Amino acid sequence: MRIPRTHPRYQSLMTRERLVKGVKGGLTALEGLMAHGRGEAFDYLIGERTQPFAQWAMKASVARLLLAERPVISVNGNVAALCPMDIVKLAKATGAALEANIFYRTETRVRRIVGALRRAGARKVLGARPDARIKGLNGPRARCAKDGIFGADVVMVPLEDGDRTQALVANGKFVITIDLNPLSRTARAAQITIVDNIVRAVPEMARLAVELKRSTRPKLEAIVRSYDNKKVLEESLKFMSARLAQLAKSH
Ligand code: PTJ
Repeated sequence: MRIPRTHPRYQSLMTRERLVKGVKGGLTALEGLMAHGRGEAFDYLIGERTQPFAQWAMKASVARLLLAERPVISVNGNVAALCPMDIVKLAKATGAALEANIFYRTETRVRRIVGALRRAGARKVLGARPDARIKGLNGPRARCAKDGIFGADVVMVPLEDGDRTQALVANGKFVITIDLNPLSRTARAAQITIVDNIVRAVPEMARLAVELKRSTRPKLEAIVRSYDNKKVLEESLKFMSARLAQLAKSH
């Protein structure tokens, strides 16, 4: 379908199209469309714009990734369809490994995600041959790479279902997520929650990574130390409530 550029929701409709293409190409799970729809509702409440609370979380995330010894970015079917190039850029700029790790696991879909990331410029993508298990987690996402998520100190898990985040934190990992829903289990369990749409957040994080790479370790450590995830979640909810109140008044 051709969407005219002048359409008021052009960006949002184009993003949908990318996911639909992902589903048709067997990259994204059908359930990924529902997950995205839920995300869209929250995106509406933040004005479909990156807000200051997300900017703060992104800066802290990039600083934490740059400080990490073994950072890993976990990629699922939605991420691979929505921002493959930018996620590869972010991984390169922060020195993070990429690992395909999916909830609705089929080996074909894992291979497709690996292929999509390689076409987007990744040299190596883990996940096709899991050789370790995350303790305390049931289901296919427990299977992961020893050199990847299993051995990581910092794991970024965008668009995630809550139980893995909780298990990763319980296993001593520092978890960063991107989740438009500040009320989700993942948003509440992660150490850093970026309440923003992944299509805006990942390119901005890749840009920030290039900029912050020039900073000293003490400076990066200070950015992480002064970060407050509880405050970010509170601010995002306050922003959403205020917008709802404003919308209700104008009707
Ligand atoms: O590829 P798979 O098999 O790993 O499956 C991926 C999905 C996303 C289907 C799976 O992880 C899932 O079911 O996730 P949930 O439990 O629906 O959680 C997804 C979270 O991401 C929800 O809180 C959504 O609000 C949020 N979300 C959806 N789209 C976006 C988003 N957050 C940021 N940007 C988005 N575009």
